[in-house]
Amino acid sequence: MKITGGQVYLGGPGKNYVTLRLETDQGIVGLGDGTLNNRESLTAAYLSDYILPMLIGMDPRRSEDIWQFLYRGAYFRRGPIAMAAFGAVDIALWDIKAKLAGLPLYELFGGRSRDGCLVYAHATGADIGELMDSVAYWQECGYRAVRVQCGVPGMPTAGYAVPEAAGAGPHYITDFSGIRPAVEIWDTDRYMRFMPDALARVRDRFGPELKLLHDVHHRLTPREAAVFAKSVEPVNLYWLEDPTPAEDQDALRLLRHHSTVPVAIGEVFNSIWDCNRLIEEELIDFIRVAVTYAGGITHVKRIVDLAGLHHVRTGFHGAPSHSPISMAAQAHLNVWAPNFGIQEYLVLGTPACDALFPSDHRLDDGLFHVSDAPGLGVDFDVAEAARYEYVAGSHPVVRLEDGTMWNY
Ligand code: GCO
Ligand code: MG
Repeated sequence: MKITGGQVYLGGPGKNYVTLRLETDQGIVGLGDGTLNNRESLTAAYLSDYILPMLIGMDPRRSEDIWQFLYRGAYFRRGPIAMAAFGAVDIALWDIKAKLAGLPLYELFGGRSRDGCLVYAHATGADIGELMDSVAYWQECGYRAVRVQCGVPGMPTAGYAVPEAAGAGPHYITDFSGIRPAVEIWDTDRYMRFMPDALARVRDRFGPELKLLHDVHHRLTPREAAVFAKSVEPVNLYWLEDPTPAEDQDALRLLRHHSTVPVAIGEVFNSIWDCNRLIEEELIDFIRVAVTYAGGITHVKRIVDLAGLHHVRTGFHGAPSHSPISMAAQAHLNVWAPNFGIQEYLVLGTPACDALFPSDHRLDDGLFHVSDAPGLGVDFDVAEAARYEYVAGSHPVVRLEDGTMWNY
């Protein structure tokens, strides 16, 4: 069996999805997602200029060897752009492999460990009133877990991703902000004074059953993070996400010594080498890598297995920048992983998105149900793709009030 050709598509409704379509001499087509939020054209170029020409003639069933070829063969290892490109190829190869076997992908990992997989939505509000409405909305939709982000008096757009603050209901995120990033202002003291009480009020109003998560977006120092974690303990969070900048794997030690709040980290990691210490030293409870920019299914499955040895559960990144292709790859891992925790899942199912990526994966009662179709269970409509083109955008940046750059 041989790879005979392939194309990279860049664009989509409200997002620049990077979609890889690999063709084989047996007529089977594999789909991959290489979307790297706001740097999409770079992954697309890596794929079409370097990787695709090398893949022609290779046997697509040899996904392990092709992964090693790409990773070791790059010489300059890791980094989100390369790993997202390898991720796209790897997802497409697993899609081909499962289609060849005539099985849904999860069967190749060891089969189902559960029926539906727990997901969480994003509740956001510029103030506490809006936030309460947003949480109520998602609860009424059947979600059993909600990430809770709220504007802080004096800095209403910081503390949560700006484009997601568009209202309580389902919304499709269009954040093509142009090349110049929007600026958010951050003030740690205000955040520390306001947020623990806001989270406590949400818990009081919605009771003990609803799982509540909170994302700090890497903005605290280790000492501040320890203070914050201690102060939110009564809220009984499902997790506290990215309390400190993710590069510093030692930063979590102080928090761990002072609090038992579950910690989730990893959405910006792109290899097992970014998180092996966090996992092996049991400094985190959830690993947040994404199947796209952590090198695809082959590599992420290794991270999941390592995590399983250390009581660390999965909580894969599922921001709306991921296309339904990588969300499907994650869904297949989720339904298999013995150490599955939760999946971030924002409503991708708008009519335009469904037309571009038809599938019968479904969300029901707060659980994600994986399609039993062979492969990933997602298609890609090439004619529909022709409607979209790349639009430049940049991730917002964060500054302190005096102008100092801070962590997003
Ligand atoms: C999350 C992330 C998002 C990020 C976005 C950056 O937990 O979903 O932190 O909120 O802002 O993914 O590209
Ligand atoms: Mg996050």
